[in-house]
Amino acid sequence: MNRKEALEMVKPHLTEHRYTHTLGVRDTALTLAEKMGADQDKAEIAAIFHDYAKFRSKDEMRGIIKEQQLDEDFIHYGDELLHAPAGAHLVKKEIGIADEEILSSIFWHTTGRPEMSNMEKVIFLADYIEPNRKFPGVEQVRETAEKDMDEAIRNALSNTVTFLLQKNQPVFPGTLKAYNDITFKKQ
Ligand code: DGI
Ligand code: FE
Ligand code: FE
Ligand code: FE
Repeated sequence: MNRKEALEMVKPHLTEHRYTHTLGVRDTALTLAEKMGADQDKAEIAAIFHDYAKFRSKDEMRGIIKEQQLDEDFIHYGDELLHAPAGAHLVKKEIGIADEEILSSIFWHTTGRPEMSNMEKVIFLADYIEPNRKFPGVEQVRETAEKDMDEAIRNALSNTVTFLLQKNQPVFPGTLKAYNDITFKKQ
């Protein structure tokens, strides 16, 4: 599968807006992968498919998490979390992507996790800072990413946790663990 075929495969699953976001994540992931010494071809494929499941029904995604015996916290901490683990499963099953580095960066792209691999960091951060993102604080994270990827990820996780607390939303335990992990390592 080349880049053009990958884009053709993902496009019917996304809205115009989400496809534009996906192209932004692809471009940013290529830059970050080069900086981190991660495989650029894999980063590109992971970026192209990272939101593959975004528009699947919640019931289908919850069903996958149960059937595949994935961590049920993904079901209980907010519906926005479902598309990441469900997407990793669906790109394996429907697209035939078998590479574990690609699949796990799709799996963890929304929440992050402790001990993230370089590829997971690339996709997590590219999703957060790609040029079409407009939310408060994103410019600061973009600037930090130029100098220190881990600090940028820590800022992104901290912004997400703060945003969830302000809306009285639950915080996925893995997101807090990811924040703590990166914070301890920086001390
Ligand atoms: O799919 P995207 O919009 O490109 O981005 P994403 O996969 O990072 O999803 C962002 C959403 O996920 C946003 O609404 C906040 C939510 N989110 C991220 N981390 C957590 C979370 N929601 C909960 N409940 N808990 C988390 O830890
Ligand atoms: Fe996503
Ligand atoms: Fe994200
Ligand atoms: Fe995304």
